[in-house]
Amino acid sequence: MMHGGEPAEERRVVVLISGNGSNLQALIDAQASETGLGGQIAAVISDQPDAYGLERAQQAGIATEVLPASSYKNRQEYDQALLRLLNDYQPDLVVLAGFMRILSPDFVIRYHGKLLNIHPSLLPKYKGLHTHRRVLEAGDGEHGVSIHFVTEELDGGPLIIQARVPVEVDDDETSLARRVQVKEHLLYPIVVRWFLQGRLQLQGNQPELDGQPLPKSGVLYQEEA
Ligand code: NHR
Ligand code: GAR
Repeated sequence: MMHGGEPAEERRVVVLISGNGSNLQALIDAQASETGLGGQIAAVISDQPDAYGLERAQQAGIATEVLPASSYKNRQEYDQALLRLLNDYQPDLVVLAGFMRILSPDFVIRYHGKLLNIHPSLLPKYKGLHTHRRVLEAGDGEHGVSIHFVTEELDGGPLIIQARVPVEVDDDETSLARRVQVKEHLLYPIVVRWFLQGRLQLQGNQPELDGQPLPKSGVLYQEEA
């Protein structure tokens, strides 16, 4: 027989940031919206003590943690400390949102299938840093954003979704980054919601949405006309 009782426990997300945290803000706003995020942001962790995203989290009443790299003697030790800290929050999902440190294999393996990154390019183009500058230097006519499951291969994990933006003739890095970020803020809450609702999963190295394998470049996101 159905009866009231306790609601199913909410799924927990931890967001890792290094800076402004506008993607974090999009997730906070989604959580506060009628649609929700499918779970709660349990904590925000930054490697940078002065990251503005920490203030955004505090404003929203979310726990914050700072783990500065300078306190650890190498990447291995840093990542072990990060794993211990994450363990306190028991996240169902870890979201990289402008987190600027490469994660070691141990870390990535521990969170296989539960670790997402947003990257400002149409992967596999422009892995790594300074993507907007590189797109402008190459004279590309389009650019965009990708969200992927994180694996050991830097910016090489399986793609979930991409959105394209045009490159305009008078663009500089700032104007182009701004146009890409509009798409980022739309896409990240959608993907996090898919995951927390159990619709998106990684089977081996193949992402599935509603039980269907995604194409190699992920879902192509297009707004309604
Ligand atoms: N870790 C793994 N293992 N795999 C990925 O795909 C990862 C990752 C950690 C972060 C985000 C990423 C991006 O989207 C990301 C993806 C930092 C660097 C980097 O070179 C590169 C890619 C990404 C993040 N970081 C330098 C480092 O030595 C530091 C650069 C700096 O501090 O400015 O860690 O682009
Ligand atoms: C975002 O544009 C994200 O795609 C990019 O950093 C920005 C963070 O902005 N990520 C990377 O470049 C990862 N190497 P935010 O702090 O305002 O969310």
